Amino acid sequence: MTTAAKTRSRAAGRSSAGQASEADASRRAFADGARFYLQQTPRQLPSRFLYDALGSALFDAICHLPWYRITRGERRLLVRHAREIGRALGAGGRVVELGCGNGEKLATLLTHAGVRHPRAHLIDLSGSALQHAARALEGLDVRVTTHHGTYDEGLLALPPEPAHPTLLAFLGSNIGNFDPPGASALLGVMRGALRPGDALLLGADLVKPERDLLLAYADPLGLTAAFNKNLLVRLNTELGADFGLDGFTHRAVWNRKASRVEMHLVSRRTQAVAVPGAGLRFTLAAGETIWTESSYKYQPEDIRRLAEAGAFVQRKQWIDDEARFALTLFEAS
Ligand code: AVI
Repeated sequence: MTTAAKTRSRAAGRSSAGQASEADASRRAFADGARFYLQQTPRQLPSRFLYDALGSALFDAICHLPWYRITRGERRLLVRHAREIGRALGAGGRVVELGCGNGEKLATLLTHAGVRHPRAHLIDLSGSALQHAARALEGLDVRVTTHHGTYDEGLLALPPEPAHPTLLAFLGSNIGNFDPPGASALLGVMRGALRPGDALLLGADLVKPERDLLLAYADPLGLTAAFNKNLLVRLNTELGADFGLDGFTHRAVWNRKASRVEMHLVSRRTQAVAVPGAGLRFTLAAGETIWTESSYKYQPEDIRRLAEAGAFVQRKQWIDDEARFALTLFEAS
């Protein structure tokens, strides 16, 4: 299965040759990304590389942390408003989820929406996430198709759907991992995949007190630190790098001006590193950081503005006060 390819949901049926070429493509993309972004100032690694099989499992565990409230807040909203959201879909309608992760968000929605015979298209960059998600939807009255690739690739590969409405779901505040120009561009691609009258369901985390944000992204149990440092493990195992994990500290910073939490890996000392698989050798100064993720936080009206600039009209917005999380339903105009 190539990154742009589409498969039926029986992901477990992939051949071992297919799995090997998928692993090769993923390693090449990681090498290209590492070569480019580690040479930027400041040094960076895009957050999409956090999600290999171990990273995805660590993220699933983060969602259970008492300090990380996004998942539970969104779940409460999905359960409470599923019927109303389901009306945007109708019998036989199609739901497309970008970044399905382990599939639990969509399973929650479909379990409570009361929609008959929906079809689901799952788009994710992680093959292991797609397998878990297809499994999470087994037993529900839904026909699943998986698309392994980037959001853009998955949206472009969607078959036309002239007969039924489409509900595009982008949940979990995945939108927050895009900078503002990236988020606007992605909303444009989403809108291009929809027809007027189709719907977009967007989950987005809201600005909250700094103390709560830092507990969520630098949790006392150290799971988020492990999630972040797993990038170094990937560089070592996939690209033959020689990063010592004890040479780095996980740091989360609330950048109030940009309205984002940043994750960094901070070098504890001056150290020379090599990443042979990306043809790189460089020296990190003591205190120098590799910026690995931005997680933008919104005011409720920012969400409306962002989507309305991309030819969507806001129909409903629900807010979970405990988590300070918003679920917004838009219609493609
Ligand atoms: C997937 N994404 C929305 C998560 C977030 O909150 O930005 C990833 C994450 N990073 C650290 N903890 C969770």
